[in-house]
Amino acid sequence: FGKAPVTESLNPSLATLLAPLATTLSQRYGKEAIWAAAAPGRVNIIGDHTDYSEGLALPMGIDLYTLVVAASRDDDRQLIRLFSAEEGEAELALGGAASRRGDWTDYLRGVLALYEEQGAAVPPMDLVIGGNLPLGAGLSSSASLELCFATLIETVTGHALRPEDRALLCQRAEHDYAGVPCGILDQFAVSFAREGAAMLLDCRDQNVGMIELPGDLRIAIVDSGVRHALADGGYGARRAQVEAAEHLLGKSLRDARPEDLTLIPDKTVRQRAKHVITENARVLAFQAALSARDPATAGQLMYQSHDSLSRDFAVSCIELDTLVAAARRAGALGARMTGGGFGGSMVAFVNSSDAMAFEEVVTTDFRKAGFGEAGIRWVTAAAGARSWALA
Ligand code: GAF
Repeated sequence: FGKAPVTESLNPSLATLLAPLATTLSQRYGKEAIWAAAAPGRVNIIGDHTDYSEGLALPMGIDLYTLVVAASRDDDRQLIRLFSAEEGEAELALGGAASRRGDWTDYLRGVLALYEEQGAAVPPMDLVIGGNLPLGAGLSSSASLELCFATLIETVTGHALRPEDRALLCQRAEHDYAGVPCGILDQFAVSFAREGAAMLLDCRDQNVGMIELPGDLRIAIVDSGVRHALADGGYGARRAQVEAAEHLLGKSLRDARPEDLTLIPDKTVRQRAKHVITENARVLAFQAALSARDPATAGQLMYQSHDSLSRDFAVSCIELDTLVAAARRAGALGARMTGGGFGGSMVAFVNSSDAMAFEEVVTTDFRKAGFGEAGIRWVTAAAGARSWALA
């Protein structure tokens, strides 16, 4: 462990992404930036819809970021003003007055309220938020925004939390303010990510182990263009079915075995449980394949995971299935939908020498199927959320 990133990043550096935000802060609010924070997105390589039943996942941070620059305000108004080129302008009330709005600022309102509840003295500030992480593409843009703001608050106030407590605070903000009953995967991945490494996340004891990635491998993320909204109900419905299976078996699905499935009479609930039980096994097999330096086996497990998410867990869509079929045809070692599903992105492991052919086949097949342009991005494993004072 501890190797360099699998390939050189092809994406813009943090400095490149920060410069225009600092310019906007000075033009809009007449201030020089004093603090900055950055949080990566995450891609889950294998182990989806396992986190809310004490299961296993294997994510990594990606070099696509949410960023914020900040300056203190010098008037008496107890508020944070913020601007995002993508989402517009907003204000957050300080002093425990942050309440839900039903828009993107709820992620920030939740994080702010929970830090203030813990006694963090958040001062009036002006912020500019930006970055290059696509929103709603299954890459944890919401967890990235939460953790970015959380680390900013910590640097500004000195109220420092451990990475796991920071992640749990952000998960709570997502539950209570954004209304999404998510597990811990996204916030832990964004909080603990390390450059050049993936993580084995055990959602039972919340342990995070670092995993070395093969050196000659490239990781592609392909956006299906279908935008998911986890708060829409599909995610909560899957969670309820998993809980129904656990209730019936009288144990966590983490402890269940394939033979237990015969005890579940309802076909849909049985299929959902089958996905979770087999997915946990696939995560362990994937980890073993990587340690044995056998990326071919690891890749096959990714394809199996996709089939399970598509058939048994029913969270894929025709666009994602088309992308995975195209990746297979292009000879990718492995590919699968990643994250919550109902749209979003595919992740693929591709041999360096096959990268151009992969782009060609995936683009062509997706277009021929009538789905337009597939957005392909090559990513490397990036470090987790952090913040700092500017000179
Ligand atoms: C979403 C959720 F936010 C995560 O907690 C996880 O359940 C994931 O879907 C599926 O693995 O990203």
